[in-house]
Amino acid sequence: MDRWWQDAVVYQIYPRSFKDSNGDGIGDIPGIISKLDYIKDLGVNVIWLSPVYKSPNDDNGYDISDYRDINPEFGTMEDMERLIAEAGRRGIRIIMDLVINHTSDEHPWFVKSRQGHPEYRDYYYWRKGKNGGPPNNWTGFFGGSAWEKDEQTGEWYLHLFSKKQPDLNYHNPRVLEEVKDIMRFWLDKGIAGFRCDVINIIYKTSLEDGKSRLILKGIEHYLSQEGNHKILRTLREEVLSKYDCFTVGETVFVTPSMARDLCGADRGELDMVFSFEHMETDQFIVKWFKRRFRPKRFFRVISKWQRELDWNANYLENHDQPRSVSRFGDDGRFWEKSAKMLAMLLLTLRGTPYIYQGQEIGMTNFDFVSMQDIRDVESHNIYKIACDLHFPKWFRWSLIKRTSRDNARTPMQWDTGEHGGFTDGSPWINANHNYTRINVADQKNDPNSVLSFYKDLIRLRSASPVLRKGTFKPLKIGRKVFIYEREYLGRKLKVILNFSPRTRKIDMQGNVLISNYKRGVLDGKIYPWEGVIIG
Ligand code: ISL
Ligand code: CA
Repeated sequence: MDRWWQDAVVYQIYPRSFKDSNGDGIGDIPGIISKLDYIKDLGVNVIWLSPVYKSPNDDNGYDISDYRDINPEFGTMEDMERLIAEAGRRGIRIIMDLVINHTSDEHPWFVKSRQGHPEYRDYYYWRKGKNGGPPNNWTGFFGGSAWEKDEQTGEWYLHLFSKKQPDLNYHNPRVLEEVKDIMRFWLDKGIAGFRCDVINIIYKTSLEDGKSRLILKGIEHYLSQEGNHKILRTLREEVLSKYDCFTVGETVFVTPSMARDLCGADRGELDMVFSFEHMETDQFIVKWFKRRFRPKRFFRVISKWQRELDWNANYLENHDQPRSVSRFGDDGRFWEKSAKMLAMLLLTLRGTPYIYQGQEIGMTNFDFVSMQDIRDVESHNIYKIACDLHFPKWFRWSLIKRTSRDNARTPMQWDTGEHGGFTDGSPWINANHNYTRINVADQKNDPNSVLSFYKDLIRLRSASPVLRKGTFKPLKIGRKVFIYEREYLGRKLKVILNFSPRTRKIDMQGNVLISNYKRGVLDGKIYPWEGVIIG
């Protein structure tokens, strides 16, 4: 099959926060349909839709209770089919989130499993406790033990995420059969592939105790195991290869060599992966312990992945990460300049770029002041753990404020109307008050807006084989300045990025193709938060 997805620019939609059509305060599918022209106008050609399946929403849809049905809050199956068709009519394909490491505890499989139903008991991991405690010492992604005791049978079940997200047992071949059917069900409806949630941890080789380590005890028993590779090859061979589609894996804790094994062209597994290393450059060990953002560390990691992998899934934001302009840029004085410069980074690297809703208008981290505004189950778990550890209140809040996933989940800011035009009702999570300043309506017709800059860059990229297919070569990895070259069939472009509020001298010449300062020629200087492409 041709690799059309290498030429794609992807737009991620987090449905709950995108556009509410019926005033219940929750974004929905008709809301998305009403904004398809906006998405088309941006120039992207693929939408990644975060989960819209039926779910009790313990983890906002990443806990699925029916893979073949739509969450009524989001609409109906007819709405979903209409979305696929309407997007298709605009030349936009849709990929869906495939969450198969776990289901909701309200999924009928788990309900029956919990009751001891012989056919379903083994769909999940059930074990007896040890010395009154859990079966092993594993800890979960959202903090605390990865096991939950079930009073009905006295046995414990494994959950690497929230306790309402029990892990599926891939030692049982029937589970994989179910997954294949689910994938076919959606591919037959015309979707173009999947973003595969935590796809490199689905196979647990053993349930032995983990080595003592600070976080995620037990991970050596389930990270990128041979059994996991085997599953991915089976899914490719028996399902995906029969359709014109692609997969992007969300792969946690991967090194470049692990990533190559998961998405190398010769491996027959995934097409590309989201790696995390660049997102970990401003933290110690876990994301809750931040350290100062040092651009050089970030450039080094990006460079490394660009060189070590033939094809990357590039991203600076998603529904789990704080906003990039607040994190890697300057959301104060240089808000506009730095948002544009980050756009240039994202859209000039080698690989498929992923833009997260709101990134294209420079949305910032939330302006919440207390836990009452926070909705995310992860943040609440962590806050509770921090309380148990007697961390002072100001410190607990500072952890949440800088790192909470809700930073990315505030409503999309459409206009200056109440709640940023997201809803006529009261939103499930508050809008950032800066919607009066940062919104689509204001930026749409302004040729100098962040939004217009995104459109210009996307257009430039589509017209430039060098940007789409060229090799990547770092020319300078400075403390604040990053310069790299892209080359295709002898044609070269250089990208120069200044991650600082100071003007810097550089000895480079060339015609400016595009700059966030809109000047004609490069004059040996690069301005605060400037990004330039020269050819
Ligand atoms: O944000 C994180 C927790 O600190 C990440 O480690 C995240 O949990 C991890 O990347 C897995 O994320 C995916 O699966 C989760 C879901 O909560 C996330 O929204 C999803 O992107 C469980 O399905
Ligand atoms: Ca709604």
